[in-house]
Amino acid sequence: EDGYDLWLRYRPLAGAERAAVLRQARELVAPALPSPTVQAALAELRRGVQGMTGLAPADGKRARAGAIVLGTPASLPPALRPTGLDRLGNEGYVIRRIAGATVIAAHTDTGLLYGAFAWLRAVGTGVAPHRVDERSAPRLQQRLLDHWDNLDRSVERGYAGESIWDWWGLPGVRDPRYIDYARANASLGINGTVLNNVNAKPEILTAPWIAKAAALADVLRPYGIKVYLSARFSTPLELNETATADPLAPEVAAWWRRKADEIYRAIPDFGGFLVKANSEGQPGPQDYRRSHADGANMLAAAVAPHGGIVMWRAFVYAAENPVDRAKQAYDEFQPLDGRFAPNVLVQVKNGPIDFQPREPFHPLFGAMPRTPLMLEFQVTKEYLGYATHMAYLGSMFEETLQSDTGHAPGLTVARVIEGAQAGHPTGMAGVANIGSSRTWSGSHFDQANWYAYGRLAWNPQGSSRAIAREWVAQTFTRAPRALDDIVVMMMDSRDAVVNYMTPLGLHHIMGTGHHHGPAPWVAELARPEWNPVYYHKADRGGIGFDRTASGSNALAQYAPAIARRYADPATTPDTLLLWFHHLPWDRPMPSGRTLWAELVARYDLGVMQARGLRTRWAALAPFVDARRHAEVAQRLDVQVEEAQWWRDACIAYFQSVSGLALPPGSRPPARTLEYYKALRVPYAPGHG
Ligand code: BDP
Repeated sequence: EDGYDLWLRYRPLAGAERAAVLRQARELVAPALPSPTVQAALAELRRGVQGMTGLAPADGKRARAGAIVLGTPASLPPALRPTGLDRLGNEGYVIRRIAGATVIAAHTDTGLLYGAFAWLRAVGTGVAPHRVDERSAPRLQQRLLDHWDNLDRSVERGYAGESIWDWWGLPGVRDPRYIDYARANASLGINGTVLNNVNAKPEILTAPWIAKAAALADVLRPYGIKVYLSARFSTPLELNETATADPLAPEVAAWWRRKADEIYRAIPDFGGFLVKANSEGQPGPQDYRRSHADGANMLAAAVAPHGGIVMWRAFVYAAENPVDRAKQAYDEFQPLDGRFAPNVLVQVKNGPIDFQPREPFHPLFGAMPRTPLMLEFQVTKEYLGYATHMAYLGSMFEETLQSDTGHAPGLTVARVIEGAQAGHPTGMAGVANIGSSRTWSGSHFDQANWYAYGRLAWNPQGSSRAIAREWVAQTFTRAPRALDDIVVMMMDSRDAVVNYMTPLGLHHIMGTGHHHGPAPWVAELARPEWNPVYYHKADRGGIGFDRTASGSNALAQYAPAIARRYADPATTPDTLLLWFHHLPWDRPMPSGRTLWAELVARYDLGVMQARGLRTRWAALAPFVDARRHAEVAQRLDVQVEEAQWWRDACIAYFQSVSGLALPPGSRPPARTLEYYKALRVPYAPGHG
């Protein structure tokens, strides 16, 4: 067990369970002349049944008791057409038992593939095979992974080894791993992948690279996965093929049209472009005094004839906006509502800063009713302890998705991205945590974040706890007590990280550049918003970022109901207190402690929670195979150490600022502040 099989392990069942699968999966019946997609579904069912029972199902011709029958309305005899096929869309599926057979039905072959995976998931989580009965359709159209993979195979913010794309070998060498990647994604319903980093190079759009991308598209296509590319806005200029990159210059628009035509000749179902423009030094339309809409619409026109889309990122902040970085995306994008072409989706990060352990939801959600907004989560844990710390992100994703935007009754972030406001194209993007490590994600538990992301992209209303249960059952164990314990660990883990890194709404106090470890003292970087002191604003009087009317007034970007609630510290959830308020150290908290004592208590709690994870895991040794148990245990040891480091360094620093004595009973930091300040991270992965 080295983790390579992910949640698709299909380990042998015994006794009655094995017999039950055998009874229901004696043979597989598929439409005549199965497409590559149906073949992939059959292969997966065969693999699963063989793994679980030791016996491969036979190829059946006729639907009868004990058969699994795959079919579309066209291929299924009327008696086998299940109810519930209407309004299923072209990716949904139905699984029903009809006359003793298990019928997996869908309108398309991709739906059948998803149905096959759903049957395997149900059985893998302990549903009796004759009881599997499901109807499901994705609530979002684009369910994408964004790879921040560079052409030299390094991965920006990647903690799982180098890129799985062997660019050098492509297009001729097609690593079989691409197929396993496709299977894993298809099992979740992920239907698109952006192959390269948002910090894109012009080369990716040249002929040799298009050929490489086309080879990957060929491998992924049977699994329902489309390929997309990140495009650098100045590509034609940098390739010396135009004299400008001004989106309104006819030669530029013409270049992109020709480029799109060229790509679609090689990849007929190419998904489209992802663009990071005028952000962190990337070129963009503003370089020519054009708007984001001008830039996005020009590219959108190039791909529109082919059915492609443009995902235009709203992650922008500039040195010229020194007051509050959290405000810039809204300021730039909200006024453009209604000005984007119909095939543009504006891609918005979950929070207004940058993938912090905890952020409030981004104020653009709900505020651009005439623009399709796509939600971007970071699955790779740039700010949450890399792949070393355990932090199950399902609960964080759910927290954002279930946030009420306040713009209309029941209009949560999930409802916004589902297109509730205007029925436009819909989607979610997850910055992938996948690399060529044997575990794919750099650690066993980080696989759960890929899994949870995919399941929530299929159904943003899903429960992160239920998803964790599913994942544990397929990945580790179905033994009830052990399963429960692991789920409890997962559900606590992200809170632990928040507590020992950035409790009470603190944010962006990590080490410069690599973002690993504490550095709340950093104050000397060139741009104000690069410095942790800009975010916590701790001084002798208090701590926190005042984003109310007396401060940056970022709160005004939220719907009035939310803005009102968060304007008053007394009605602001304590989880976001210092995100929105600058408060005196001696402010009494609901716990009866002062703010200062509460901050220390949260850091202590985080360390305790990290220790708790380690203790619980140790007790699970009898239920988990030795290798994976040991590999997780090592990481938990590191996590406990680093939680203590975070706690001690932050308390030492904040104490130096507040000048206050430690609350009675709390342990002084192990070392001096100078010691923590002098620590250097010698080399950190993912940071070029
Ligand atoms: C930040 C990362 C940086 C990315 C940027 C982005 O630190 O590496 O390029 O986001 O999303 O979180 O564009």
